[in-house]
Amino acid sequence: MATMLRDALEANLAGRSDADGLIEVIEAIAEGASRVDALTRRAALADVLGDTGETNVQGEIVQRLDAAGTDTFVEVLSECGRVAALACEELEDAVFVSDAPSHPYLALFDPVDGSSNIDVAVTIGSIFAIYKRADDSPVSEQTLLRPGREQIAAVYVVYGSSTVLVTATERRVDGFTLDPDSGAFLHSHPDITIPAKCAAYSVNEGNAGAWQPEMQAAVAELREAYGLRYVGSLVADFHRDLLKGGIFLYPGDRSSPAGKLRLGYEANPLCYVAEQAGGAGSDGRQRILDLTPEQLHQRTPLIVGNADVVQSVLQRLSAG
Ligand code: AHM
Ligand code: MG
Repeated sequence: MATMLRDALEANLAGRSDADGLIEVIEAIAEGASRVDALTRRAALADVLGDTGETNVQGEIVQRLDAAGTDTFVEVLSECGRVAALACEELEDAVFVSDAPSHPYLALFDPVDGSSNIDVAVTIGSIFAIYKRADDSPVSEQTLLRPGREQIAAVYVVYGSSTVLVTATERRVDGFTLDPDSGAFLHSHPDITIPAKCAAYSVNEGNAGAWQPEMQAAVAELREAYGLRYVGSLVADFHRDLLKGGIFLYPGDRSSPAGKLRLGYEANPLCYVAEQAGGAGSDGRQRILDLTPEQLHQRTPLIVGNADVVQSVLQRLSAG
């Protein structure tokens, strides 16, 4: 019998007195992921396809599964008794749960990543950045604007041909597969490290005409060296790169210099996972995890994956 999520996390966090209650937060995410997985599997049958007719804070159309995922994760994280405040891609403002010292964690999340793939039965995901409050002072939106290097953990879930939840804590990354029979996440991918060899590059080349010439040149070099894989769901592309080696890019362009992806709940958590697994993440100029967020929903260019390949792209960008 494979190890359960709680048992594996207890082993990983043994001796970490600073992580008291963190397992309850990750278990709440697993509970929410099971519910989103059930909706995803039934899709049209559960009446969660199509859009809600509303637009979110980023100006994007809200899909019905985005709304259901938001409700689900806000509920499980608010009720786990350990989270003080939340920020979510689909909610303009932060959600404040409790200032009590018994609630030491903060979570920023993208409840359903890859929204354009929901209606066509292609892999989607959920992404979470988890921080510990610095002290017991009242939480505000400012409390959630932390550099990514201060994360205590990051989690993502990929709802693909199987459903896998990946956890990252300091220098440790693990994968857990949802067992459809028992409904439990079982430890299937212990101690993940990014393979030394990059297998593929991943970028929406349809945007290439609007990139800076330096980025066009960097991607041309990747094209010479590697195969191309692009799902169009960040979690799916990232998960492939984590397990098989690869580099993912979402650059800025002429009309959106900061690109499309969000720092707080997309770039930061995935770059934290990448770094704990031996990889690297950059915005093209600096390490993503060193950026200080100024707004909850701010965007950033993203280059993440095998450290040596990220480095070679950065060299190409700075060479002009
Ligand atoms: P979402 O969080 O609203 O789904 O948007 C982010 C998604 C990422 O999953 C993916 O990497 C990117 O948008 C794809 O964008 P594009 O369709 O421009 O290639
Ligand atoms: Mg997303």
